[in-house]
Amino acid sequence: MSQTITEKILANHVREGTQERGQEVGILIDQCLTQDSTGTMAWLEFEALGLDRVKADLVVSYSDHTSLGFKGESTDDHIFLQTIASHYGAKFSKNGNGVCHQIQYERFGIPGKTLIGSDSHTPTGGGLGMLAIGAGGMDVAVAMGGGLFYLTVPKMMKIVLTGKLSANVCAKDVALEILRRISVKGGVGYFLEYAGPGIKTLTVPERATITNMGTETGATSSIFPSDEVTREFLRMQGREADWVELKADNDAVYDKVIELDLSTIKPLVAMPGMPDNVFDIEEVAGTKLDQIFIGSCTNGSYFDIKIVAEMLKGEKVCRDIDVIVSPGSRQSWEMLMEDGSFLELTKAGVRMIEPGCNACIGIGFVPGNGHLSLRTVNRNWAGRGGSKFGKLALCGPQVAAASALTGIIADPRDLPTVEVIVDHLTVDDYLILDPKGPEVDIRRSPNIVAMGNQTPIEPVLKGEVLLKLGDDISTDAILPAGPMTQHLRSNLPEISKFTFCYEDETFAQRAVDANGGFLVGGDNYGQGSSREHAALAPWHLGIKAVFAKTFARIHHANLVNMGIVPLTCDTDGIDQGDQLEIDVSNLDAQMVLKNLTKGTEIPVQNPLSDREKKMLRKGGLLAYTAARNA
Ligand code: MIC
Ligand code: SF4
Repeated sequence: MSQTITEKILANHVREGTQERGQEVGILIDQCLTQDSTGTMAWLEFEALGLDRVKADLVVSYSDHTSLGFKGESTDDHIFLQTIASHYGAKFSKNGNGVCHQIQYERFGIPGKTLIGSDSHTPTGGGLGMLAIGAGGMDVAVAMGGGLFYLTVPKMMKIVLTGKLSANVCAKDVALEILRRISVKGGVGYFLEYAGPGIKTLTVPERATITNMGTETGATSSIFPSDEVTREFLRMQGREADWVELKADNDAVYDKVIELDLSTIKPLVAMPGMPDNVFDIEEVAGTKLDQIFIGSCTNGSYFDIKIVAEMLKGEKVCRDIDVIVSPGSRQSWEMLMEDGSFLELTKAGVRMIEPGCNACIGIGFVPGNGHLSLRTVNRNWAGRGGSKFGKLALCGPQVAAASALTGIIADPRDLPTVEVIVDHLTVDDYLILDPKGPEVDIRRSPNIVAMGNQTPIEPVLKGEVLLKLGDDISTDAILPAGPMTQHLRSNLPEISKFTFCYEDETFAQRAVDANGGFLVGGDNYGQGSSREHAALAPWHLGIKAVFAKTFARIHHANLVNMGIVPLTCDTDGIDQGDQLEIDVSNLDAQMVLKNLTKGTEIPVQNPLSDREKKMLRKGGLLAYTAARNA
């Protein structure tokens, strides 16, 4: 039977269930990654499984989100992650080595293999032909231990690329154009697969930019074929032996097809609010800026930063604004040093920041009150930059460079054409540590607090709607990242106090006072990051169920993993403060939500798989896995 690329990789990895679109399957995972803000919990959860070492072919623990160690607690987390990785047989990528997704495809990715990571941008690896999926920490912990990863086989969307990008237009513009067309919900329930003659005009870093931002469409993952371009990239990484060819069969079946002529794409900007709030450059050119940040897992490759360096060569950035560049990996950083770009950027007035996430989640470079920050990152919703008073706009490196010169959003097509060809890459894995084994003592600070036991859900859930929310509520809205919380990622009691703090700062205390209750959302509830804390913290505060019109995939899984019941229903007739009651003693039955305040009954659709129901009955994934192992 004809297959898409994704289906071919799945076929090699399915170990449980039938591989049909819409069916749940358990797949074998070859590679796992964790990072420092989700990793502490993921590794504590791995420990709770009681295994003596990791079992997946490759596990890498990265320290990248708070690489600058902005608080002692973060530094403690890094040491914990380094020692626990070494103890249990995982590699550790140290602070300064760069952002997990970029390093993973540069140094470890293998076309045709499966990867899950406790970070929503794990699909970046799809740029190299990997089936790479973001997941909550608990799912990653189980996969690190050799357990299967479960997912509903999504529908397939084919994006056919023709033509070639015009001068000073880039892969980020392709990603933004796709978001403009299909929105932040358009990829939900899909794998995005790229095809067409335009593909061969895109380098692996460009492909990785596009698969990285597939996450913003809600897609489960995105993938490019593995071709001669992939092979050349792996050759430059000294890993040509890892190359295999991967392409879809000619008559593979897709549920949806989109065509995109690369030559028609313009420079684009996503203005503050959502990544799909996309405008042609002409519509927003002239908008005054306060700062510019170039880097992140979306546009941190050597290729990206070299473009910026070429555009700023011999020029000066506008002194009314602040401009930082943070390359995505030490490979990029060293190459920028070697070819003189680092000096050019510095002379132009750019501040060079070490490879890592940091500013991308508001660790440093937090925009001021009402300030507009133009960034090459992937997310721009309120609060994302570390303060709810700053605003973020998204663009590619060319728009960022042109705007850096003027201090206003500017069209890069007004500048000379820059074309970058990369013919070699410097390999230096000095900051990637191999594991030493069980003799390594795991170093834990008092800030690292184990999660607590999961207990079976109660048969009848009763309580108050503590918060009623709208559509597209992101995990950043549920549990913001940034300077208030990043150092508390391993301390659930403390981080829980910040739950929904931007939406309603009284929420956490009200939840404690009410001894828990319910959350009610709209469409696409929990979009965005894989942040398990957006489920862990509500669980800690006693949230028993979340009712929404639809859920984002990873957050739905995280809620179930934590024993919080996620149920879909029409939430329009429910208000904050309403008293609700639902009988969940039989998760197989048609359930009805009683709104005791309004005297209404709302039918609940049941989106739970049999495996999820079993997990909920036990109280969550850890309790379920422990019971299974026993
Ligand atoms: C993000 O970009 O939102 C993050 C920070 O990388 C998160 C993970 C986290 O919350 O630590 C993600 O994308 O999953
Ligand atoms: Fe790091 Fe930003 Fe990428 Fe998240 S989106 S992994 S914070 S660089």
